[in-house]
Amino acid sequence: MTWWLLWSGDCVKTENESKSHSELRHSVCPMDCPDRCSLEVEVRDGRVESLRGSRLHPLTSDYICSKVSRFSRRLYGPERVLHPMRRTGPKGSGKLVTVSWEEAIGEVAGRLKDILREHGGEAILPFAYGGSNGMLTHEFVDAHFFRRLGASRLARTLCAASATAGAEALYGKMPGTAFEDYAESRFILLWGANPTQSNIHLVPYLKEAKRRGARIAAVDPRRILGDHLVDQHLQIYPGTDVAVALAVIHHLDRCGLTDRVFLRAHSTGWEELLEYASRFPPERAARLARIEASEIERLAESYAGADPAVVRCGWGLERNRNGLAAIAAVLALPAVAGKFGKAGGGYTLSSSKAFQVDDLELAGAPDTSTRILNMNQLGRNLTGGVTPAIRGLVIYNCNPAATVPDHNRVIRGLQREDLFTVLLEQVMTDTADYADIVLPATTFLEHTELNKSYGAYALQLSEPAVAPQGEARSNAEIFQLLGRAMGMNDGLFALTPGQLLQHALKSVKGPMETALSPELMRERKIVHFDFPGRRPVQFSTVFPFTPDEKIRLYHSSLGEEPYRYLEDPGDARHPLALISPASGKSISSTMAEYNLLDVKLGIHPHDAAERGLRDGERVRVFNDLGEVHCKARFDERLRPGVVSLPKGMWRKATLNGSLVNALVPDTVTPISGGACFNDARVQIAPLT
Ligand SMILES: Nc1nc2c(c(=O)[nH]1)N[C@H]1C(S)=C(S)[C@@H](COP(=O)(O)OP(=O)(O)OC[C@H]3O[C@@H](n4cnc5c(=O)[nH]c(N)nc54)[C@H](O)[C@@H]3O)O[C@H]1N2
Ligand SMILES: Nc1nc2c(c(=O)[nH]1)N[C@H]1C(S)=C(S)[C@@H](COP(=O)(O)OP(=O)(O)OC[C@H]3O[C@@H](n4cnc5c(=O)[nH]c(N)nc54)[C@H](O)[C@@H]3O)O[C@H]1N2
Ligand code: SF4
Ligand SMILES: [Mo]
Repeated sequence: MTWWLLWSGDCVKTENESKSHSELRHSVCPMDCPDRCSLEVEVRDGRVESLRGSRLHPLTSDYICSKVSRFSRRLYGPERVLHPMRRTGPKGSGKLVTVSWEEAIGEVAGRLKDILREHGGEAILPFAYGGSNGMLTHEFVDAHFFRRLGASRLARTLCAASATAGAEALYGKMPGTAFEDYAESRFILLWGANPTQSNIHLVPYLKEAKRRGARIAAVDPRRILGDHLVDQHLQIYPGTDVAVALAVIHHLDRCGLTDRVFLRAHSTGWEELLEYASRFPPERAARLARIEASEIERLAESYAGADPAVVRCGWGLERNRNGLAAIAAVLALPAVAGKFGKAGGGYTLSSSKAFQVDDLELAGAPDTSTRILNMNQLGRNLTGGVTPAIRGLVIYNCNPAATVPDHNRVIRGLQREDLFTVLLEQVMTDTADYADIVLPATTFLEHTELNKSYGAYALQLSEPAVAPQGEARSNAEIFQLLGRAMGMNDGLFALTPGQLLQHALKSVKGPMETALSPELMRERKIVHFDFPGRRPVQFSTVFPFTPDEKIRLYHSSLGEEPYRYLEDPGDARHPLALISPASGKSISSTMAEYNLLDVKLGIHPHDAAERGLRDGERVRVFNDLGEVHCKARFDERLRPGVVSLPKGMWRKATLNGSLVNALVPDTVTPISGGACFNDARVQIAPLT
């Protein structure tokens, strides 16, 4: 087999040569990545030898990212959890002994029953995000279990809270422009999205559009993609997107470049939006964003002048106090400029809601009387302030000790002696060090999974490529065991794996090309959406999922003042904005255990010079919440005043065993409750 680099070091393409004793099995990458690649897994003697892209999903083409091509390192790595384990040392020590499944399930069921009896269901908190899970391992048997317990509910806000709320307020669940159609665009606006790291299968379409003469602009504090692809970079200061987008709208309006015919016919609230945007002349927005007004005007004019023009809205712009308003303002652009109705126009954010999964049918009615706790404030919620106090924490599909804001407070909470923590995990994460019981979970190569996508319009089935390592079991099976041990013998707890798959398929209502059944999925592996012309074209074949199919440009679900800009209060002692975007080395903290080690702080040479720092020098990155020690790396792609650490790092990746979320406040966006990772403000000094 020959592997070679295709571009930028983060993607591998393979040439297929048959090997005598190995077999190729089909799989699907379930990672929290919009591309949702179809995979070929080479298995020899029951062990995974290699993973590569399969052409079954046309978008995958013949390449995948380098980290997933090395997934067998996770499957067979030293961090793998192979057996149920019980804690023996102090919390945080990671000292555990192996116990039997029977003992582990018995203990968890017993402790949860005690908590239910003494403190009530709300004293139990399920903690899961599930970005890297398909339909069979997340929000399914687990959700059914916690609903039956009457547990506290979790607001799943670590990511996409503002993106979802913003998109739904304006467009309901309208499907976004397909990546393939970007090749047709004449102007592509990448706003807070970094496809070279987090959406690599979009890149060939950007290149193709560029080859055909399209212009590409990026709004991002970093110069992403490189000047050969991007014609205009607006290196705005983090958190100022709403001001910049409103200024674009205002400039379009004052130049007579808004599409009033479209707005009148297909939207409500457009007059209020235009009126509000007039508060943000380009000069004001430019001052806030620390760029030139002429850059905003040029962006507005290039966008208005191109047809078709598309906005790839990412998630980088939602991770600050203005996240919800920013998403709404950016998504308003194609409406204001009249960019709908053609392939290669409109916008793309997440396509996940297009699958229209009926949650009630899937996991049963939620107990709407129980409280909802925001996952971004786990540390705060564990260390006081909520009544009843959380006594039982069941963590799965999430690594909160690495990925949740205000890390030091999260750790203080996880250290509470009166807290019973259960963790279902594949590997010994930073969170595992604090668990009372760790239950071994299977990976996507070891269990059956039904995969939706938030970027591609297909539903895909994957079946085990290899037998589970050790005694690992799937989440569905573990929650069935737990349910039965707690006396729940009906509903989803009584179904066989085949029946579970059938049940999950029934809940998918999205416009699929054929009726879904387990047999069909096993045979075909992939079922595409049934859009007229195969791919969605906004305002031609797909329309807003709002009652009157109109865009709601000034909707009450965004609050009384939907596009309000909240000032950055400033912090003289910690003057640098710290961003922590996706890196090509992991998917959040998954695979970071082998791929994201020895992290470096990205810093612009000007900011370094002001502090007398040399490239490669060891530094302290600190604020009042915490401190991270690592090496500095000069990065001229960053705008001065902004430094960067990668999202997803484990504690072992730094010199002092701390990580980026130790510097991130647990403040949340108004209304949507989203995480504000990029509101972290820090100071840097040499490590003496
Ligand atoms: N390789 C890889 N791929 C991933 C992931 C991963 O961890 N690694 N994570 C997956 C997940 S969970 C998600 S949600 C997506 C996220 O994918 P993206 O949408 O690409 O999100 P981010 O990487 O957070 O940020 C994107 C860009 O926003 C910029 N940015 C930061 N702050 C601001 C701001 O205030 N305004 C603007 N305009 N830009 C800003 C960052 O510099 C970055 O280049 O990627 C998915 N894909
Ligand atoms: N500083 C900073 N922090 C961030 C972000 C940022 O931009 N900056 N981005 C945020 C974003 S966008 C996201 S989406 C979150 C993601 O944060 P998390 O939800 O914590 O995602 P991961 O770090 O991938 O951890 C998922 C865990 O679930 C486990 N897992 C996967 N599949 C299964 C399964 O089937 N069963 C069980 N039991 N376990 C499984 C994996 O082994 C992994 O340890 O991180 C957020 N954290
Ligand atoms: S992480 Fe994304 S690019 Fe990599 S294999 Fe999975 S779906 Fe494909
Ligand atoms: Mo995410």
